[in-house]
Amino acid sequence: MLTRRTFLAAAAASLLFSSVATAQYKAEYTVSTVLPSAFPWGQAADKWVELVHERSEGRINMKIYSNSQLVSGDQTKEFSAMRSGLIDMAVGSTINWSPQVPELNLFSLPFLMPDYGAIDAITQGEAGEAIFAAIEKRGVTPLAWGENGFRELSNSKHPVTRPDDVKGLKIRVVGSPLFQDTFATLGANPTQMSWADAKPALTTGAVDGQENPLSVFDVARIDQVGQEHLTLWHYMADPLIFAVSNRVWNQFSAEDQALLKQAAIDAGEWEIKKSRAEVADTLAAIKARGVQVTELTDEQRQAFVDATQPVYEKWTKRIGEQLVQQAQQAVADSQR
Ligand code: X2X
Repeated sequence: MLTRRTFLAAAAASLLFSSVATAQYKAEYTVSTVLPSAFPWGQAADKWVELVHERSEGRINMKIYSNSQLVSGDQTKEFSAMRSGLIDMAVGSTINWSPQVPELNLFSLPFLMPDYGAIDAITQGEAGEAIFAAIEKRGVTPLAWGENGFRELSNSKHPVTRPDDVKGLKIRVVGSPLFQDTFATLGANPTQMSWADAKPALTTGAVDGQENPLSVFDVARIDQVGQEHLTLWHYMADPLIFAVSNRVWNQFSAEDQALLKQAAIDAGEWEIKKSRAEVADTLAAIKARGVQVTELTDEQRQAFVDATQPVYEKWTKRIGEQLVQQAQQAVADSQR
């Protein structure tokens, strides 16, 4: 029979145990992002932090460090820093993590995803699961998807309607060598640099062009550094991934893991919906500022699709043939 005394002792022990368990939690977890709160990306991270704080009743606190400051501005080091535990958590772009997770180059294959339905078909299906497994295998626990957006091409020289127009342009690219290949295949002169270095390079004319989602072009006022020509070619879109270093993840209780994951899913869904809904207004604002916007006809777009095919030959092997096939099938199904 449970006496009052043993009951009290057990209660005290469980109290002690739970306070020890929570004491193992950090007072604050670091969350790395590239873009801050003015951008959908930063807003996705803000939302996650807010939901976790609210739902854990203040037990789990996260602080966002934007502009890749935890990796001294080098966004391609974010994944390694998370894996080694220097960063606890991140909301990061597939592009920036692809040097460490080759499978993430899938999304950078030119013209793989024609529309939002195609992105969702990949992220929400088997291919998405395979990608999350690849991330986990490399020391980071992925929780949910967000979205940076379809990346469009801008430059300071002339309108781009055909692959020939890209020839000789110095283009700032980010992250993975795949981008070097895509632009080199088009005859451009690509230079890899971080986001921190991109705007200065555009300002001085060290580069002629860049590629980023409309939200980034708009909020960062890329037109003010001479980028007068913008071509909507939708050649790729980079999803965002909410993730936690495995070292930190394993310290959370199962309930708190579920809480962190559900909050990330909710924040991601919220951000994807919001950023897609804002695209039309963003484009109107960009046009209103005098940027010359070129929308490609199907035929013009096809010329870019054809010209970039060699990138698939080289990169399908590195990404994984099965994964590329799975993704292509998912896209094809989504277009029916
Ligand atoms: O550096 C970029 O172009 C950005 C901000 O879009 C990414 O981090 C992928």
